[in-house]
Amino acid sequence: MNYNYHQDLQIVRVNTMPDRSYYIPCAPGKATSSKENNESVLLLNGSWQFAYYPSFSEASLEGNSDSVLPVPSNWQMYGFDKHQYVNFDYPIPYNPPFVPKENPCGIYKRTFSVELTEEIRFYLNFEGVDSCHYIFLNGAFVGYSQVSHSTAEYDVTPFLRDGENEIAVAVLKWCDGTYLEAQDKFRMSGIFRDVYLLKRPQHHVRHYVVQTSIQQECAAISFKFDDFGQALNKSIKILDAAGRLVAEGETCDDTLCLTIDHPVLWNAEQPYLYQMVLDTTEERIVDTIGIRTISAKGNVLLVNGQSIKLKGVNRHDSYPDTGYVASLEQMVQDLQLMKQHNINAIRTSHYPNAPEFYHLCDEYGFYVIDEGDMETHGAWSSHGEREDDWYALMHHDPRFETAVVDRVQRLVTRDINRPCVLIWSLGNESGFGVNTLAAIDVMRNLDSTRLLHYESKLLVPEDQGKFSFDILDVESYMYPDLETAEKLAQECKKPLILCEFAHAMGNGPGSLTEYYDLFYRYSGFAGGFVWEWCDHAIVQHDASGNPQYLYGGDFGEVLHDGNFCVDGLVYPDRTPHTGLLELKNCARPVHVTRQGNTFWAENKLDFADLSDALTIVWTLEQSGTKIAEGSIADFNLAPHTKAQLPLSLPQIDGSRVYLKFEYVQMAEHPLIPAGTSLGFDQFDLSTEKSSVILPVSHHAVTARQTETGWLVCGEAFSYHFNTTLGTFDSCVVDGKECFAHPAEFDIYRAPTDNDMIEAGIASYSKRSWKSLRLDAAYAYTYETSVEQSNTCVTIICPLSLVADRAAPFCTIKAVYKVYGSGAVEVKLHVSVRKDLAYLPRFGMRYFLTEDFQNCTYFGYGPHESYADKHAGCYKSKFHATVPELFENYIYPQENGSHYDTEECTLSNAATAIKVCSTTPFSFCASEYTREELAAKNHHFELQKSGCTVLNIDYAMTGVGSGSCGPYTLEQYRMTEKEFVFDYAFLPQKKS
Ligand code: IPT
Repeated sequence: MNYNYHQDLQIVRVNTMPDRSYYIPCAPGKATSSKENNESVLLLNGSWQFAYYPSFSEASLEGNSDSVLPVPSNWQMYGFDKHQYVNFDYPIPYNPPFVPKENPCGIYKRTFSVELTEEIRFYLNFEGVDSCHYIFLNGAFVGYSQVSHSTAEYDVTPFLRDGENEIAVAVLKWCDGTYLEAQDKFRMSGIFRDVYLLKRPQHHVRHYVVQTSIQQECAAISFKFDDFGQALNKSIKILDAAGRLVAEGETCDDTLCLTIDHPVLWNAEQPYLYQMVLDTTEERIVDTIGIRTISAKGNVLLVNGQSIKLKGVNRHDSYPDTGYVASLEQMVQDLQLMKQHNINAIRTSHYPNAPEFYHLCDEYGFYVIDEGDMETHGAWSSHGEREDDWYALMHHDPRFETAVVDRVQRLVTRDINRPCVLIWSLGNESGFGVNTLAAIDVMRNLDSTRLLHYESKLLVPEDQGKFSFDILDVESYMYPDLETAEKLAQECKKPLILCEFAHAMGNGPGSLTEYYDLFYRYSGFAGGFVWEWCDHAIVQHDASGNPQYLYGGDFGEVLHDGNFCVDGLVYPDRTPHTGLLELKNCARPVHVTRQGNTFWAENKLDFADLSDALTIVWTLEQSGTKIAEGSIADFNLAPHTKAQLPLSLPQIDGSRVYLKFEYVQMAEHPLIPAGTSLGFDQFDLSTEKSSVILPVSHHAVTARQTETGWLVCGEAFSYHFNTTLGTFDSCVVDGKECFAHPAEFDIYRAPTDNDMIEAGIASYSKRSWKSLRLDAAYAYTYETSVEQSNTCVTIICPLSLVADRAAPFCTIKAVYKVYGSGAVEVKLHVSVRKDLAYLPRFGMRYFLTEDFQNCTYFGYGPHESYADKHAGCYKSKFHATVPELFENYIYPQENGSHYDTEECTLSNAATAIKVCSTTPFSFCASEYTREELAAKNHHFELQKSGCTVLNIDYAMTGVGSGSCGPYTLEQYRMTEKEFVFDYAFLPQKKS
């Protein structure tokens, strides 16, 4: 085929209808806005014949279409072409308007039947086609459009025949629009959203805009219509949620204003919707209306005059089995998970979502930053290394103005009636230039009721001082460190939004609590959007049907960005990551604080009174056992207010006494079952510190020298201390060996994604864990001395941790006291090399035999916890098997540690090994070694070690957000240089 609109920057569409707001009409007297079971709609989803051509020039409408492809879908998900994941780089040469000659093309064909009558016009709609499409009906060219994530509509009436018709669509993988669509995702192609024909009367309302304003006790609902200037008679009814008529009117003009007394306003917590029924003689349009205002007062973001916080996430359309295709069920599943995790805002990064998505957000209550289909940061690296000089190439290039403007126009026009949309966003990372200004102009003209967002603060050198961001309504930043974020909050003149922060890649994000604290501390801080909602990956299955997730580079791509797409709060199958549980509690609806013996609750919701939303359930535990519980229902607490909780607690003396308040969904909610816990606060009410009590034994203990060390024996045990290793290499209890390998000192961890720069995995890392050789540390021991009494053997072993090429990382005086009971007191006097900024961890690891499968611990659980990531965890006594402690990241890495542990016990059928300390420690028990985790690139490549690896850490560095943001905060790194780590290691025969 030799059409060439896709390489012409001035032509972004041919024969499309003018853009309009999204709605689905129905026949008069009907009451649906659905595409299904609606006689006004002929849904063309389903099986289409499909022919794949490696290049558009080879493609032919007449060719063999013997394959079948579902619509909507992405053809890469069905074995055509291949997957490629790149973040910001262009997967094609940067040579606009040209795209590669080898431009994969899919020819889609199907037939359908229509009955033609004089009165009906047919409009063909494509809601999403990547990257562009040429449409043919019965062999005739109908039109062309690009902009993958926006709707293209064609009046196809003149092309139709009565009876059967054949539609053919040529979809191209690349077009000049590709230069504007460098979003960080798998680059997939095809018809990935609904295709349908609307059957409409000759005279109908084409476009309408509903705007609401509130004056005192009354809401004004103003309508603006476009009916092709036909002055149609339009009758409008507005019904409340109970179906009662609250306003109505009729007009032949293009405007109408109705009023509603005492309106119920829409907000994300109470998403009250009215129904609009718009009748013309031959058609009906049913839509919903949410009455709300959005404004900024000074730097405070207001909805309905009330300040709100955006507890947001960035969401891509990405599913491991359907690619970009998001069914209604999939969208609802995402929203349900978000609701249950206290997320109230979504940025549609970085393109408009399917139209239904916004209806769901209206219905279930989410604030949306609706973003244009635009991201051009590929220009950044178009001249070599990432170079700011090139960043805004396209926003300066007048040839791109048409396309840039077209994209925002499609965005605003389509979604203009959705109350969930609070803020328009031009796009992401495209630089600032004359085209940006032209686009802003168009957006402002189309809608003056929403705020305008655009993050791109990276000005190319020639633009410094030339452009002003005053033109935008919010201040928006990405990934600032905490200090910068606070400074921005102190200085912002407009509402401050972190459109991206807390990069949720792998084990993380750390320090979410600190960011949320800032959101609440500063009234101008409107909140932030975690990057990002879901891991992007492609699923395949092993022989037993287990999922295996693939990412960039797994498809033979030359250019790719590896696992940088696996950076979500949920796994590809929507299982929550521990990071999501962390976010959930940071965004909890209530904060309880303690003042002496009183507890104060603060309602962190923006609209709902606590008594309408939640019950506060409290439990008092001692050592993990429930002592008392109660609940506080009907606690009237207006949003943003604080009051003392009515509470009478029994007095419990002793250690490990914890009081926990849980915020429990009271009534059944469409997305949150009644009884769901939406967060908690916990307080340590202990009157005593926990102490370590060693079992008393009157049995003698003896030590005798061996070839490699010392054998220490008691009545029911024998341990062997290895003087070369500085640790025990054998631990026999009641005749059974508990150790699979000698114990070791450990200062390293399998790097997390957030460690990649620090660890030296990223190519641009300088002084790194790798260059320091932290991963290769082993013990070099000096002279061991042994002291014996009747009840105790003391082994004193000075040593250093060394590695080839490196100066010793630390020196340790290790003192082990073995008692007749078998208890071992370990005391490590440690000095860390002063120039080492921090260590990934410091501790010891034991290799227990693999039958040590059961774990009980008193610490932060029930899921993994770290110094800067334990807001979603609480202190209690937890039981888990070793496999259950494992957090199976797609890209293997450090996981499953438990922060602030006081005691943990690993046991098999015969023996229980308890480790406890008066100084809380971190522990991890795993079937995998850190070496294995570090060596493998995919979860499904992991080989079990054949033992239970037990790490007991004095400290473990936090996880931070360093994969695309600040590394672990100083206070959460293992920075101590001189310290004593003491703990008791207590193997006991099980009775
Ligand atoms: C930032 C992008 O906006 C986002 O799309 C995604 O790529 C994210 O990073 C990384 O996962 S861009 C970055 C250079 C700040």
